[in-house]
Parts: sequence; C-alpha cells; structure tokens
Amino acid sequence: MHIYIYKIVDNTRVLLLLYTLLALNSCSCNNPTETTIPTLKPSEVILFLGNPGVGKSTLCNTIFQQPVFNAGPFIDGGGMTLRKQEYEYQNTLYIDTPGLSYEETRMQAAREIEEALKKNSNYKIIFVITIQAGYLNRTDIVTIDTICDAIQVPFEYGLIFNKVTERVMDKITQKGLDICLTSFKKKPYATVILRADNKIEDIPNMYFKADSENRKSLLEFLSKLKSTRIHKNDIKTLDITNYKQRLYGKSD
Ligand SMILES: Nc1nc2c(ncn2[C@@H]2O[C@H](COP(=O)(O)OP(=O)(O)O)[C@@H](O)[C@H]2O)c(=O)[nH]1
Ligand SMILES: [Mg+2]
Repeated sequence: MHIYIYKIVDNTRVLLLLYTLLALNSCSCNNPTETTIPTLKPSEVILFLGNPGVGKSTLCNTIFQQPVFNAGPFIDGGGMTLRKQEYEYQNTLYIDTPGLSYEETRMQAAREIEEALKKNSNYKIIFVITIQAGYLNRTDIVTIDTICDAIQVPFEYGLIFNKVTERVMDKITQKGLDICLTSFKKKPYATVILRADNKIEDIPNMYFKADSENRKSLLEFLSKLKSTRIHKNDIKTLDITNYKQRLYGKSD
C-alpha cells in the first residue's frame, strides 16, 4: 500500500515537472521580449559620390562630429579608400564611395558604386566636386555623367561645391552657378557651396566644427534634398569603357 502511494506521488512529481517545463517553454515563445527581434533595414540611404580628395569623407564626419569614415590626404595613406564605407544612424545608412578618376582603381570603384546603389531603398544622392582656379574638373563631370547614366529611373541629385575659396565664392555670388552647371548632362536638383577651410586642410580625420557655417549649410541641404526610391534592377553596369574618351571630349 505504502509503495503504491509513493508511486502515485512520484508519478505526480514527474508530471508536475513536465508540465512546468512545457509551460515555461510555451511562455518563452509567447513572451515578446524573448523572441528574436527582426533586424530593420534602414529606410533611407544618403549616398556620397565624387572623385578622390573632393572631401566626401570629411563631410560625412562633419555630420556626426566624429571620424566615422577615414578621411585625409592621399599622401598619408589613410584617406583614399577603394571600398565603400557605411555608417548607420537612426534608420539611415550613410555611404561614402570611392571615386572613378584613377584608371587603375576605376573598375573596383565602379563595382562599389553599383553595390551602393542596389540597396532597394530611398536614396538621397549627393555628388561632391571642387572648383580649381575657377574651373570645374573634367573628371568630376565625367564621373557624374557616368553614374547618372547607370540609374535607369527618374531621380534627383544634389551637388556640393566643396573647398570653394573666398574669391571664387565672390564670383559665384556675382555671376551665379548656371555657367558651371551647363557642363552636366543631367542638372542637379539642388546645389550648395561650402567654403574651403584652411584649418582642416590635409589633416587626417578632421571635420568642420559643430557650429560652423559649412556644417549648418550641409545639414540644411541634406534635409531639403528629395529622396528617390531605387530598386536594384534600376541600376545598370557603370559604363567606364569610354571614361577616357569622355574626359578628352570625344564623348558619344
Ligand atoms: N582646405 C580644405 N581642405 C579640405 C576641406 N575638406 C576636406 N579637405 C581636405 O581634403 C582632403 C581629402 O578629404 P577627404 O574627405 O578624405 O576626401 P574624399 O576622398 O572625397 O573622401 C583631406 O586632407 C581634407 O583635410 C575643406 O573644406 N577645405
Ligand atoms: Mg573618402
């Protein structure tokens, strides 16, 4: 009789243990804190494009007030990157891309740019160029034309004139930017001019100060820029085969 009661108690214990384990298991499945949180894709991409040395990485670092991307003069070895660099902040992906101007690295840079454009996202496309001795750089024009040609969907882009000297700034104020913009096959939707700042020149990983005029203009420009939905199928292979011909004016 005793043995029989013990057996019942033992079986009840085993059943209780099993029940508790099952309950815990089902509980952990229903508890939202225990389930795997799906990783959200950033809802917007801010894409910086342009040739090496124009100041793309410096501008990205200016936004965040910290060196999120390598920036600096080529001679120091740290600035020029052959790979795109990405930084995610508040559901937005910032991408800094390599430029197309160097023949030896053009192919890889082109692949990186294509990849950067194929994220199936809403894009704010920004080209950065400089003006030297009052002239636009032909490589900047060809780079912009080549990338724009690869985007097979209607889109807008913003153009940053960076490192602009006071004298050139005065001329632009007098004459306007239209004369510069005639060179581009596709015109920018918005432009901004940022002053050259000797204090940051050629010092690795420097950026404009938080309260600087340049940073304010940059942030305002970015916030006003329209974004375009780009699907990866909207991007065709960058045609860099005739880059050189385009440079010397024998374009198609
Ligand atoms: N004087 C001056 N130099 C700048 C300015 N912005 C960037 N630079 C310098 O230009 C060089 C290239 O900048 P970086 O951001 O690495 O160019 P990226 O190759 O386009 O990413 C660096 O040595 C920077 O210090 C600017 O507004 N004024
Ligand atoms: Mg860079």
